[in-house]
Amino acid sequence: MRILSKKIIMVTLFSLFTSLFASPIGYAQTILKCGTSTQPSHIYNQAVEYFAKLVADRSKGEIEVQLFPASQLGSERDMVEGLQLGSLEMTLTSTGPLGNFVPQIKLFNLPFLFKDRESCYKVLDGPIGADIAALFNKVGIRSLGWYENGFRNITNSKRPIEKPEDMNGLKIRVMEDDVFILTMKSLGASPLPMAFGELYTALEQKTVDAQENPLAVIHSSRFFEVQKYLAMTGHFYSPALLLISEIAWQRLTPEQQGILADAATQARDYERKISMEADQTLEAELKKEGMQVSHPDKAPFVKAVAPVYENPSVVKAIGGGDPTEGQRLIDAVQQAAR
Ligand code: EAX
Repeated sequence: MRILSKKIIMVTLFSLFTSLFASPIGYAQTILKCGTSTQPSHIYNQAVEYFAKLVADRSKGEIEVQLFPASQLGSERDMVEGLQLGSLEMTLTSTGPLGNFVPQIKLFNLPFLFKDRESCYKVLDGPIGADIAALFNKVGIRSLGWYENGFRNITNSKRPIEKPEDMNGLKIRVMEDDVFILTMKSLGASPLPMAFGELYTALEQKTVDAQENPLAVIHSSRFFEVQKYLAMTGHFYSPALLLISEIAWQRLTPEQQGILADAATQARDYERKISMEADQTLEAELKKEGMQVSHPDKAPFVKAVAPVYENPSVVKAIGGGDPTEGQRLIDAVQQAAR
């Protein structure tokens, strides 16, 4: 009896102590690790920090989102696999490796698919975007929304790019998907798929001559240190997805899930805004850093990549194994994106 009451007093004192002195940060009941591939100053990480703040406030410190940038937790592909296994809770990733998990997402990897941001958002936030994002539920992952990486431009260390012919023979790093490989081949370049984390060194050591990424990535990763020429081709619109492991999601209460979903939408809008601002300001910054910038006429590039849209294996993958469905989706996006 005496021992029991002593124990009760100890437990009570302990819980009193922790509730009095513990700050919510670091003592959250739920910790969600969120990994990204890009450098800390990149828009993805600004957005995850914004999201983390909203979630911490609204959950009153119960949920803490911890950011791990710069491929610390592995490549984008590794992180998505981590979500499936439950060894990682969240990631904000480009569509680069996602075709390995949901082939239909290759639809958004097609070159020159969207003419501007409005048409991107119209499709991604509409039924086509929702249907494709929902396919992640079948592979143990849940999408919390379409963020963006941005319109991609080509950099290289060899020469200014003014026309597709200037791409001839350039060794260019691409993200790991056949749509990107086919696109660069159709422009006459030699594509080499590689994880983003290895790219700076590959450029520095001249394993590749070229790469392509939105200005926000080129700037935050300091590619201007190892690449002289920037061509504003805008050949791919690169969406990004905020993803959560289904295992982590199911551990949350419906109320907590609601907090995450709302914060994700708010952080998405914030991220799209800073992404657009980055595009408006960073060309001048990159020039200041010594890059020589060209603005090629896009028409011959659009023409050169047309065969990618007819590639049977791409069309089939987009349709989830059904080429007719793949073609229907491509047509529907082109219709909506106009
Ligand atoms: O998601 O792999 C890439 O080039 C991506 O644009 C980058 O990692 C951001």
